[in-house]
Amino acid sequence: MDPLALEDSDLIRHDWQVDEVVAVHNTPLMELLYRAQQVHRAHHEPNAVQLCSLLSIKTGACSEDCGYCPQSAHHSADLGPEGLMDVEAVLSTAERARDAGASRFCMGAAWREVRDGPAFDNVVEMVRGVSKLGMEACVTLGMLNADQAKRLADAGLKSYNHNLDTSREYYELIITTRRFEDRLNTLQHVRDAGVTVCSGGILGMGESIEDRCSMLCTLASMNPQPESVPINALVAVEGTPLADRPPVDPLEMVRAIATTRILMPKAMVRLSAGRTDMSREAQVLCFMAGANSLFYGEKLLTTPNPDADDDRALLDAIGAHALEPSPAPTC
Ligand code: SAM
Ligand code: DTB
Ligand code: SF4
Repeated sequence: MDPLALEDSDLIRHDWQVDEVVAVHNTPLMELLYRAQQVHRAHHEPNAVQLCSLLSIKTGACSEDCGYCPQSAHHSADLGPEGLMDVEAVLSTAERARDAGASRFCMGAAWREVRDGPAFDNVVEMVRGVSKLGMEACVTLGMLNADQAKRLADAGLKSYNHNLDTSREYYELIITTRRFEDRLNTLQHVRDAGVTVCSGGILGMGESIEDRCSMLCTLASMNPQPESVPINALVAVEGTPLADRPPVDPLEMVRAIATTRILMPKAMVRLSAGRTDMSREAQVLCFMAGANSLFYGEKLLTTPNPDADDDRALLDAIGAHALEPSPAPTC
């Protein structure tokens, strides 16, 4: 029987063990890529890449101490904090991103957690507006409770981004102001509200291969698995505790992406931060490994990203096309 003809439920495992995942991750690269391609092609259009645009709607002065993040008030990155943007300004930025080819719009706030009040009311309106533009609306706002998740769902939120970032074991070496468990609780509120889950991590913070695989195991063990998994390479920003970390070897990104694709066959795997340091060829290997989405536009949240023109030229050069948005949830 053709294994690719099996039902999804037969191919998706929630019981991966870390040592098995390390074995997958460390498979000779050509073989790993071949296996990841097989899984990828069984579940996704092989030549489609989703273009997502990011916007920092509230920047800096965050009370958390995440070691990688330039927006933490505990660090001294050169960054001007900015309060919450106006709803109209956000929606006109989203419209421009849509007209430039983005089908998903992700709004990020440097908040520890969502607090009820006028600022959150405005974010709910941003979500409603982006959804009405026909784009997938995504937000990343820190921790949130069940009621807040429900309000976002009712406004048409497609997805909530809340990264695990690293393994449970390595977590307290990177962040001391919250626990790994807090992250999992927020993800459960998101899931329970009927919003799709976007959760991934960062490579290059001094973690081991076991840590990377342990994080992927935690994500894969969720049932259902996250619909979206961003894989970031650390952007080492001056003034943060991780400023001196050496750059991630692009082949490590390729391995992590291939492993993610094999563990989470149906997820959108997003080649996220760190592309300014990657060659076009390395990015193409990431697509071969199963990445099918990019952050598109000259800025991530606070740090640079490749030019949109260069990204369009890259997709043209490999004969890939931008994925259309999936239908907006009814609201
Ligand atoms: N405050 C919210 C939170 O932490 O969930 C949302 C914004 S936070 C900036 C979103 C994600 O950006 C983090 O979880 C992390 O994965 C990523 N990130 C932040 N700084 C980064 C860096 N220097 N390099 C790579 N990814 C980074
Ligand atoms: C994700 O995993 N990466 C994006 C998005 N989700 C929110 C954020 C990357 C931020 C990189 C550092 C910055 O630009 O501030
Ligand atoms: Fe704050 Fe999020 Fe940055 Fe952590 S990653 S410091 S929670 S903005």
